[in-house]
Amino acid sequence: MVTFLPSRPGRLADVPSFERAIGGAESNVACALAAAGHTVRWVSGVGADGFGDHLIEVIGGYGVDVSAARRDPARPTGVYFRTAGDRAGDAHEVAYYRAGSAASAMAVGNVDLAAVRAGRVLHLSGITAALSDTCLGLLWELTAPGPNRPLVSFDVNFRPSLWRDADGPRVLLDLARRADIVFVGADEAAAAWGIEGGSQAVRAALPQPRVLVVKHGAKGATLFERPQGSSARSKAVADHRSVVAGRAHAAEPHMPLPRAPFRGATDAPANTDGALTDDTITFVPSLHVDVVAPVGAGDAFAAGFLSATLRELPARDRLRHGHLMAAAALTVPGDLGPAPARDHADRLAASDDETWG
Ligand code: KDG
Repeated sequence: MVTFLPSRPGRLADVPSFERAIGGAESNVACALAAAGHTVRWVSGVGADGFGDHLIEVIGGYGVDVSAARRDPARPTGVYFRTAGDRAGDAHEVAYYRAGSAASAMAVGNVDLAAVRAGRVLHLSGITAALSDTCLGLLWELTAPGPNRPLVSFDVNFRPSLWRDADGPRVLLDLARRADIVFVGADEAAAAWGIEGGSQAVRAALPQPRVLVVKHGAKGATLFERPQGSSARSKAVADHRSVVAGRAHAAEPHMPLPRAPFRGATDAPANTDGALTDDTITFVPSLHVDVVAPVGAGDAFAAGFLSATLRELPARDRLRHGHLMAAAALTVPGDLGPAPARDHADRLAASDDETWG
């Protein structure tokens, strides 16, 4: 999407002018990964309009392969406006103009599935699932188990205002359960699923992904990771398998939502063994920075974590690379921060525990 950033703080009704930038969860991740030196393809839909030209130019300028992004002559490029509060952390308003956009028309029948599946990691987000029934159908297809499936990474990205009906939280849980790597904020898990009990309670609701990252905003992030080849020991997994076996394309059966609210376990202490599965649990605190705008930090975190995952770095360093990229995004008004050079980021991530943070 093209993003319009406010020229000054205030209500949408009062801001006199906006500056054009780019946004969109998946394109943010794509740009950040390309800036970190990875080979990245972004697959989406933009209009055959000036905003579409701009997105293709800027995202392509990051080094992202945009050749599979569809230009749609019949639909406009999605745009959104946002506002800023007087202080960092103040609530901001978001006004989306994306109903009927080119991206919302993405469907199994008009997306090059081979191009989408060609990478080692396929990153998806719950925002796309919210855009239309055809986008949701595409996500069911891409998260279905199969021999040629890349590692599926899924950022829950719960955006209540985009969901067409009350089913959003349930759909997001189902999609997350089909992914290999999941990112979710503890606040999102509370808002979407009523999970109030900290990261272990989130893991209890989401035992299927081998890798689960629960983010606690300025506090840090907890990584739950099962060894390769082991499966979650829980009834939810058996339920998941039967859902997948009986998969119908458009109307996926839903698994039950957790019996909300989850309570009990508090946040995971550093590097302890998990009680629910044979997880290793790693907590790494966030970096302290002067926050200019929080939007885009989650995407940057995902990009840093995925970059380090592609390089097979250890758990602590993967989380640290996530925090480093997020810190860069937090210090700029737009979604995309200046990515630290890889060798510099590697040195920071490898620093001893006392100097981190
Ligand atoms: O994560 C950042 C995104 O939220 C932002 O760029 C816009 O994709 C977006 C959305 O729909 O919220």
